[in-house]
Amino acid sequence: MNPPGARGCLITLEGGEGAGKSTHAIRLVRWLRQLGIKAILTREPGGSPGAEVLRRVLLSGQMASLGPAAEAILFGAARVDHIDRTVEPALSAGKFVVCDRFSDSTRAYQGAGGRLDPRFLRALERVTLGSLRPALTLIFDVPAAEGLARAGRRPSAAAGPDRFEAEDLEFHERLRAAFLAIAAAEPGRCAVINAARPEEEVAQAVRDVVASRLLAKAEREKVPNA
Ligand code: Z5A
Repeated sequence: MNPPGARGCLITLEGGEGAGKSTHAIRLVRWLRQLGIKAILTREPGGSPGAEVLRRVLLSGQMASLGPAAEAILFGAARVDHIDRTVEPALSAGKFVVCDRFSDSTRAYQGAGGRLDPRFLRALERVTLGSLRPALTLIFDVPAAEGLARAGRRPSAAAGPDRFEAEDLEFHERLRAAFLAIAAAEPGRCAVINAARPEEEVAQAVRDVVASRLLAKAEREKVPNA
């Protein structure tokens, strides 16, 4: 299904805490592979050895005292390594890359959450992404209180909240509004998924969007064999 020589597609999953991104990133990759599409699953922060080191430091909260600008730069540094070592090689090999969080999380968490100047964030995005843009971004939308409650029920919650989970409900509502604003501003790239529904319904909605926005297009653009 991945046509030889064609570049792969980057699909990003974004949204607030506990919206179901990780659950559906795994399911999406499984479904793409069932269709015969070569696909990798990756995440941010992380997704490459260097970026995973930065992930541990960032989520521990040790960098919070540096302020949102420095945190954004560190997320950016992790993203550069992740893109260079994981994302670009896979896209160049024609694979689909399914990424659990990406640059919209910086816009939402450090931008709306940390109240950073949008000009600073745009400049950072330019240097970290270059010309790379997701082909499709799925914005998982769920009321902040419901997302936090789901996150609190995960087995990993026993270890206590991480740097961002520990923020108050107003912070998380601001994130939700920021993700919806990104989707409204870039409807060609983004699709909002109502993630408050049962898991199966959400999985079907994800498959429908990917099929209509990406797979149908890829099929149309296939160069017929000479
Ligand atoms: N961050 C940032 O600040 N800046 C950046 O640039 C980037 C990231 C890239 C990464 O955390 C943190 O870094 C993140 C933002 C910040 N903030 N925090 N915390 P992470 O990668 O460790 O975790 P996460 O991305 O925040 O995951 P999450 O949002 O907490 O969860 P999720 O992936 O959206 O949800 P889930 O783990 O798939 O599901 C949560 C639970 O709900 C789980 O038990 C599921 O079985 C259940 N679930 C899933 N779907 C449903 C439905 N439909 N109904 C009921 N229950 C469901």
